[in-house]
Amino acid sequence: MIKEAIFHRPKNNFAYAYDKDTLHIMLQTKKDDVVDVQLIAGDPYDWVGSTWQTTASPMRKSGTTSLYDYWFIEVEPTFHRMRYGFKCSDGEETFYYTEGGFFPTKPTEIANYFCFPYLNNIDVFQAPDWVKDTVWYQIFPERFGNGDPSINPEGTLEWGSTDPTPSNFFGGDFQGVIDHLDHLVELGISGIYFTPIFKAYSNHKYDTIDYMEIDPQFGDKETFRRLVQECHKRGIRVMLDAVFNHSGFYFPAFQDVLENQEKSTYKDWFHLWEFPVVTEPKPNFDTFAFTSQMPKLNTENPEVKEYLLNVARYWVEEFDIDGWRLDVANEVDHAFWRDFRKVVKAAKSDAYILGEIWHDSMPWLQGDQFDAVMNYPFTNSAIDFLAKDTITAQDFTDSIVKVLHMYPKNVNEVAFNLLDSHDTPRILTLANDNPERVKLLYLFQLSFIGSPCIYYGDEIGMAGGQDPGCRACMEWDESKQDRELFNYVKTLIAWRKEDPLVGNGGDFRFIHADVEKSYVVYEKADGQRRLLFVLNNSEELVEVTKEQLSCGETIHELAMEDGSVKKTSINLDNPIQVDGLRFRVFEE
Ligand code: ARE
Repeated sequence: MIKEAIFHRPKNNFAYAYDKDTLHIMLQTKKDDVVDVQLIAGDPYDWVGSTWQTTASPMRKSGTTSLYDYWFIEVEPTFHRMRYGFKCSDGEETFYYTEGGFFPTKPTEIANYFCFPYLNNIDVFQAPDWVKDTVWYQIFPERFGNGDPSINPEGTLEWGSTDPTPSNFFGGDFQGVIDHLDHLVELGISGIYFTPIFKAYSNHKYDTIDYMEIDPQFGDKETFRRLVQECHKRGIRVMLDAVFNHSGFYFPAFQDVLENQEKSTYKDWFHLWEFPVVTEPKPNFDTFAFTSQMPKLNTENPEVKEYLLNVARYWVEEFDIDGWRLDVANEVDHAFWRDFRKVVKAAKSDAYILGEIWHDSMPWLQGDQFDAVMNYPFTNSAIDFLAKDTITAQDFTDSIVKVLHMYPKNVNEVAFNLLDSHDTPRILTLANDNPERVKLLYLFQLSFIGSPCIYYGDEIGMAGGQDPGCRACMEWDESKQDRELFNYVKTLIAWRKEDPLVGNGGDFRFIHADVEKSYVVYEKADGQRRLLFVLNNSEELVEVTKEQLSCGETIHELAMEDGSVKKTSINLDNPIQVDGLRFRVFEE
């Protein structure tokens, strides 16, 4: 056995409380090296004479990559505490792996074992339950619908008359969203994420001028209140974008700094390097990226903190919003986010707190800061394989297994799984304009663990490159929409709602990955029933045997026809065939 490859740490994704009674324990070993792992565990105070009492329970493989096997077990220690180690065998050799190292025989000294001191309920990661069943829709408000031309900003162009640029305006507003809620209801959406809506200078509104005011181009507070109410009536939650890492250039506090320099009462609101503060040729203060239009806020300053926390509370309490998406969340201090969580959850205990972080985000996902992050590692794997076809089936399964083992299960269940956003090219464009690839992407996204999000317009086949290309006006002319795609996505969403196995009710596992023929088979299962998904990522027809499907003689095929899922029984005497860039789904 390769001892160097065996890893466990009694925290984070390797050892955590799933709920008030349940612990999840994970061990990582080299792929195909260890054949059996037993969890040796006991209560630290359970002794008979001088012998500490333990039991052995088999762990199961929850995933495999080209490098590693992951072993998993769920346990419910009676007294909510546990000392534990791992008995690993490769068929010939056996040893015990504990905090104290490796031992040829079972260590008797309890101090050697890993320690989960106590499962305190208050420390359990708890995200709002509703998020698990939510299908999100991301709206860039300037570009969804212009429902009230009387509030168009100066220079507004005719809807969709030209391509989006970094600075043009088309007059999208709240009335435009209200007018089109039927579209979202028909699709089956249950949450909207709005990019910023507060008063700002640009079309994207990430350069806030006033956090307490709606941008007049979108409407007023009463229209916004009505929008939230109309959404709630239809079972749709509303999440806003909190841009707290930086303000906009025209934020009054920053303008005061420019005007009064050292004498400004706001000089400690920002990270200024020296006086006089200048923006040309380069800003001499901290900014978002190198954008002088976005001075970084000093969130360690109690005044700034109080101001921003008040903003967070205000929109939840006064307008009943259901969540905050936090812009550039990883560049703001952790202490700020801990207080932010307290304030937001006090205002609404089941509000969703979603950080915008593109990387491994474990430090923010321990229950004291965010409920989830935008799951770009998921995005990248799905896009590279199913849209761009630049990685192999093995690379794809490796990266998805890694994504799933990067966080605790309760974190994965509410992960914000997006395929694209206002910061990336659209999926159709990434898929080289092939709608069949888009369908594979949606199937994968909507049958995966987490909380999926659809970027406005993707569902009707809009194309668009990197920002600003991905921010075009929503196409409302049905003759120009891909209605087939729309009906397909609608069917998938309805199916996810109907069958718990499609969403978070089923455990995800890859069954087979064919590098040469570029197809994958995965299952969603709950111990009683399993769904099998075969995704053919190649242009050629592939044949899949029952061994590769790892199932019995007879299974049921689930086919998406005329907007519903039809079930037929099929026999697996012969391999099943899947056409190029198509999929088939089975139930066993
Ligand atoms: C504008 C132009 C861009 C240009 C940029 C350069 O449109 O073409 O590249 O300026 O300064 C907002 C607007 C953007 C605008 C930007 C600056 O929406 O249109 O860009 O302001 O004025 C990183 C951050 C992540 C951030 C992305 C953009 O970690 O937080 O970069 N995303 C948020 C929002 C944006 C928003 C801002 C931040 C600023 O979602 O919409 O931009 O408020 C990797 C890295 C990531 C990196 C990612 C994208 O994978 O690991 O860390 O994200 O690429 O670059």
